[in-house]
Amino acid sequence: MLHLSEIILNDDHSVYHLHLHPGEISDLIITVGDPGRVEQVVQHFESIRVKRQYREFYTITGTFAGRPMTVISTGIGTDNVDIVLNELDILTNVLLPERVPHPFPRSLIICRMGTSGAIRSNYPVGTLLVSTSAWGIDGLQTGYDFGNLRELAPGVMAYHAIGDERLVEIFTNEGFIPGITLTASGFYGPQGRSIRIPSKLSALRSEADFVSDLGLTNIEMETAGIYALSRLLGHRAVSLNAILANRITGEFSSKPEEVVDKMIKKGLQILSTL
Ligand code: R1P
Ligand code: URA
Repeated sequence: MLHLSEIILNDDHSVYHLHLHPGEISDLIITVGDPGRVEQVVQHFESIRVKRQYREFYTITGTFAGRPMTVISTGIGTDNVDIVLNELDILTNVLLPERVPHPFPRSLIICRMGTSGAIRSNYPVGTLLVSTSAWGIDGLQTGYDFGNLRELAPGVMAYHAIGDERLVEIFTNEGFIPGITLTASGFYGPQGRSIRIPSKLSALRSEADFVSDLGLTNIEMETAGIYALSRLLGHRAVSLNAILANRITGEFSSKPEEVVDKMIKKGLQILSTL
């Protein structure tokens, strides 16, 4: 039997960073960037059975409308997504503490509920967007074979990853606006923001050719990693984005919490039917 010797467990046999055991997560996972948003989601739950926090990874498992769900914060960026998706997959598809592959691998539903900035003038602040696919310029492809890479802008390599088609369709039918997401490795220079030093990607603020050629609509920092790793691991992922800024028009949301709350409530209703 194949022994997955590189899996690291804590003394209590929980997985290394998430500090969770198999059986403590549901097959439906909601990821959020901000640990504070975990409570914002679970305030709508009728029951809670697991709560665990280690570093930026805060996990709560409970039920919404009778449907078991797990909410977990990833913190910011695809470096954290790498940890969260691999450890959720270990909890689901590896027998612990033996570290042997589970004889019956299972597929998780993974739904990101995140925030994002639009890079097209016709996606106003307040839009609830579902990513049909994402281009990653976050560097996660250095550790995995995500297939063909493309040079998006001079010296900027990107991988492409597609969301679960059926889940994207369900959210689109329920009013989420479809879009194509750019996942960046940082918030400032990598998203075209020049503060005291110039960004190499300032063209993102002017609907650059590669933005319109690829149909890119919004920027954030997790979706491409979630989509690409979910595909490789055999999980089904969908990414929801509350648009809080428009980088072309310069508009910012005056009520960001209301937009996020609307995404959470609508998202939970839809997920509870799956
Ligand atoms: C940057 O401020 C963070 O906000 C967005 C980005 O993806 C990045 O994580 O998402 P969250 O609000 O879900 O963290
Ligand atoms: N999150 C991002 O990463 N970028 C934005 O512009 C807004 C939210």
